[in-house]
Amino acid sequence: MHSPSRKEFVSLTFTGSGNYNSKQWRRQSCWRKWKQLSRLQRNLILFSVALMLVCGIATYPTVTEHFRGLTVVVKEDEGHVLKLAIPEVLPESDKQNQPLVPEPPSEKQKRAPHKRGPPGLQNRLQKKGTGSDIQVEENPIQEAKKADKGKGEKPLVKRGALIEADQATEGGTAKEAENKVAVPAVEQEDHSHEPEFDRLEAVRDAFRHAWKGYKEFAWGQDELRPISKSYGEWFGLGLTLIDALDTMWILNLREEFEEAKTWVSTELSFNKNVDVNLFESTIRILGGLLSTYHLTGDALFLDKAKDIGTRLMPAFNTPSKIPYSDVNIGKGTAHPPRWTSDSTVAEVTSIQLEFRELSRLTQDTRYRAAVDKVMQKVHKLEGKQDGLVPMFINTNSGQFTHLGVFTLGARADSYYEYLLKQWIQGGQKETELLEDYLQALEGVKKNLLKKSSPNSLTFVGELSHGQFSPKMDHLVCFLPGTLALGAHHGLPADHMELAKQLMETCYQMYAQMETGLSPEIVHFNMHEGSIRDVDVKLADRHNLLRPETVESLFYLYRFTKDRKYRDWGWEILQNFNKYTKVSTGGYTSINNVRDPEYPSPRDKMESFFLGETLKYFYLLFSDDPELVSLDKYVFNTEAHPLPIWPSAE
Ligand code: DMJ
Repeated sequence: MHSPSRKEFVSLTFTGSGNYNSKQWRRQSCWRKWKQLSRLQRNLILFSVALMLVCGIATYPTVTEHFRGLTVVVKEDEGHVLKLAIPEVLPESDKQNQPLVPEPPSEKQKRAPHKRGPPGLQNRLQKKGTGSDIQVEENPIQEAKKADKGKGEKPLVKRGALIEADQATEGGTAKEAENKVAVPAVEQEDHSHEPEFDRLEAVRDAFRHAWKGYKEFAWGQDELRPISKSYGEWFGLGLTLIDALDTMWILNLREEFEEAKTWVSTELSFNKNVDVNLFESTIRILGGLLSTYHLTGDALFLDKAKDIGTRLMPAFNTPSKIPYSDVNIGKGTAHPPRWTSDSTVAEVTSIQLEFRELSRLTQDTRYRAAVDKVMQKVHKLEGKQDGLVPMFINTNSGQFTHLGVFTLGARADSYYEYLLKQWIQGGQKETELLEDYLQALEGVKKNLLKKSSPNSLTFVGELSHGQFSPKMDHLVCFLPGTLALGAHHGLPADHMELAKQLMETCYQMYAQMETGLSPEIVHFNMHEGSIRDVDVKLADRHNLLRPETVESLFYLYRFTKDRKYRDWGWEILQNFNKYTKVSTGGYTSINNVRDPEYPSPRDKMESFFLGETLKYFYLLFSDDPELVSLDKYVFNTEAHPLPIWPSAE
């Protein structure tokens, strides 16, 4: 043992008289302590300080890059949210295909300049500080309106920094975006300031591109998986091909139509041991075949319609006559889902247009009798609130179940749509249908209609046991179009006013997203002082290429001739092309509409993209009101036009 020498220690005891808070005292004291150190100690301290300085300077950029890369602070509606630069975890099904989905962009790629979002959003971003990802929304609607007015002189904006229009090219930025979603680059054409003819051509191009993928990788199968260049089966009935038949006819794509028709006549067989969903196969297959029959006059399609319609009829063999959800079209048996004896209200009340038309065409009354009975039963049921219906109905008891929950979104949406459309189809004679529709709209106004903050967007929320929720599905965006259709057929003019307000809201669900594409579900802010109107939860950020907003834009344009609806549709089409188009053919649904750098493709093209979305785009841009006249046809919920019956029937 040895006692430590004085040299090895520095006393840290600060004693002594005087005011130790004074600067002078502290300076003297430090200097004294420094002088008390040995030369070796002083040199060691000086060397360490110098070393730390050198290391600090050398590593500074790496460290800051590292932290910038890991977390990006984004100002969201509810406060500050940490957004991982590492892409979100893919759903299980997508994980299986991961080798086929290319790598997410590197940090370097992520920081590369890019044009983000639609014009409205870009303009909003101008107001944000430079060099930061912190973005505070100001007044998105006013900004979007300004962008609308100032068309042609919009500045392009990069993240946090304004650049001149000539510094960026549409093609270049689109390619970048596509590289980042790892979807091979596609030639982007800018038709933005060209006449309607070119917009129609752009829709035809989009259809051809989607069809190319389907034809090469999924011909005769249900759905294209465009990233993996394969297909998915649901019913095994060529769903996309059948859903797309009348779209090809309307878009005047005759070559493609003829190929598809040949497949229907030579390959399509419903004599298959498969379970199909009654609602989905009615609206897509039966509806698609019936409308194609009407447009072309070709009996092939009526024969096929009769075949599938007849095979679906066992679904109505239930104790209550409320149909089961599933039918085996080969065996002629039907059943509810495995876990319940309930059916979905929207499903059992949105098959009527098709079966009624089938009866009219075949003179076989059984189809119509089955679906009319469902409507009569639902008309009388207890459990509605101001005309609003619950989401489930029991196939044994025939009663509503899960009472007290009301939405115009999933599981209830097309009940309201088909009340109006059956009334129109039948020549406006079936007053019970009209009464139920009008009452339900009063119910919507009383219970579900609210305004958001800060921009007072009118939206349709949900009600659960008396509790209001400001949640709105994209599916609800069918409503502006349906309201406008009713007003066109003589219902109160305030329906049209509400339609216009809701149309603006549905457009904003696209315009306020970074990709300019709507998420599946939004939540509206209602508290005064909110930064922006729309919140999107992580799980709701996907876009499935759904049609409802485009559908409503079509109705609103047809009835008002206000060009802004076309311009909004044009923006949306361009954003589908930018973020969902796959170079080798097809379009894909995406997981994240809030990340233009990595929207995360889902590898699925839903049949309704061809059956509905592209068809409504085309009709929106067409100047011919006789191209599927709304005085002669009524569209089913899958966009298949069926005739309004002549008044004598
Ligand atoms: C389509 O099958 C129909 O439009 C249906 O009414 C709702 N879901 C899809 C499109 O979103």
